Amino acid sequence: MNIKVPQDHPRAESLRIRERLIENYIKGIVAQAGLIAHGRGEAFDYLLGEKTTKPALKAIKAAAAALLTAKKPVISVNGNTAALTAEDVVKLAEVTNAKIEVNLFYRSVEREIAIKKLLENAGASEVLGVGDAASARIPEISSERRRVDPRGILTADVVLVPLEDGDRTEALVKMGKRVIAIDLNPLSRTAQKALITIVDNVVRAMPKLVEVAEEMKMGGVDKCREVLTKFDNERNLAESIKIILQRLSKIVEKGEIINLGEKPF
Ligand code: PTJ
Repeated sequence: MNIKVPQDHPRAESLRIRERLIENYIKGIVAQAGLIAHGRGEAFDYLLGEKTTKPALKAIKAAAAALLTAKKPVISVNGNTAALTAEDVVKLAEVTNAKIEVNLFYRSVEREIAIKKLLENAGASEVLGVGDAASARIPEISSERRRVDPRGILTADVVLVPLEDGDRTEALVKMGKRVIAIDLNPLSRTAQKALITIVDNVVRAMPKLVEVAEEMKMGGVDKCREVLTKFDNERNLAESIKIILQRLSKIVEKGEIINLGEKPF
């Protein structure tokens, strides 16, 4: 059941995002578990202050640089990503010359087709990984995520994986691919195993990534390489965790624990 979110609700934006996911769950795009996964993401987003932090922006710049200098970049799309950021996926693919591939944990042809249609309605001209097109297998993964398109993820050098589970990130890294993750949980296996981790909500990270990639494209390849060389994912993840710690100690010190629900700190 959907509700109309009141404009003046203090958590209106967060509720609107939930409604979008529910709508897309009903349409068969988001998996049941996708709703649960979103809840985990929300919890971390709350702790991070529901904004793009400095370390997230640093990772976004490194991600843009990696995509722009890649020979075969691919954006992997699952149910939640399609529901929340289809337009930005298409824009990012255009700016970085990347391919778009549907890759699902809870795989079914019906979901693949529904996601493909959503992406096409958002302007995508080609969507890989649907049905028999996902004819290759990633070694070492037992989940349905192992099925990939030979024209896409299998032969890609850089893969962007928003909202991922750790297994595939690890396997893709073992295959020698540069993996960029978008994950609000800086402690997740995905976050820890990726080459570049953007600890931010996909709804903020994706449009920002498009904007930064457009800017960096003008700056040229050498500048991109410089950004990549300077980026240290481990240190950057530690910065995100530090932000959570600092924010928590601040409210404990100030005794502002009351009313947190209405006033995210
Ligand atoms: O569409 P499918 O079939 O591929 O299934 C997708 C889900 C998300 C169900 C599947 O990949 C899954 O089970 O993922 P996990 O293992 O729950 O991991 C999802 C991660 O994404 C968690 O670490 C969440 O914190 C994070 N997350 C959730 N919502 C967001 C997010 N990160 C960024 N932005 C979000 N909006």
